[in-house]
Amino acid sequence: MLPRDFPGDLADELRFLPDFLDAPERLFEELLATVVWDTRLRNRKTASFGIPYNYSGLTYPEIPFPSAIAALAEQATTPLGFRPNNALLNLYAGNGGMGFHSDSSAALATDSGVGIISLGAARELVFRRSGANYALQLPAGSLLRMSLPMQASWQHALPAASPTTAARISVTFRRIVSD
Ligand SMILES: O=C(O)CCC(=O)C(=O)O
Repeated sequence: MLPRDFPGDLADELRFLPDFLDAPERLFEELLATVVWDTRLRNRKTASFGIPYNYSGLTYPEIPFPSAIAALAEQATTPLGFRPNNALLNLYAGNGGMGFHSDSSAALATDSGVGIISLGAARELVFRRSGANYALQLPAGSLLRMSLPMQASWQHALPAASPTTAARISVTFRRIVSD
C-alpha cells in the first residue's frame, strides 16, 4: 500500500507490492557474492545485464542475464506489465544514494516503465514535484513500478542514510528499444 498522503495523480502512476519476493535475503546474498560491480560512480556501485541502458555518461557492455536475474525478470513481468531486457543493479552503502532525477524514456519501450526490486536494508525513495516531497519506504522484497509518463512531471531520489545503515541492492528493470 502506498502512503495515504500520496496525491492521486502520483499514486496512479505507481504500482507497489511490498511483499513481492518470498526470500529476498537469499537473492541479496547471491548477488552480493556473485556480481562484479562497476565502481565508476561515487555514491553507489552498479552492474548492468542484458541490453545496456547507457546513462549518466556511462556505457556498459551487453552481458546476458545471470540465471537469478532471468528468474526475477520472469517473475516480475506480469506485475510490471513489460518483459525486462535490461537489469541495472545498484549497490548502496548506508550513506550512498542517488540525487533527484527523472528517468529518460527515450530509449524505453512505449507503455513500459521502470521497475525497482529492493533487497537488503530498507531505504526511502522520495518523489518531488513543485517543492512537495513524498517518501516511500522500500523494504527488502518489494517491487515498485513507475510509469514513463510520470517522469515528465515528477523527480525521484534515494537520499543518503546514516553510514551505519546496512547495504541495499536495487535491481532496476527496463525494456530498451534498440535502434
Ligand atoms: O535504487 C533505487 O531504488 C533507485 C533507482 C532509481 O532511482 C532509478 O533507477 O532511476
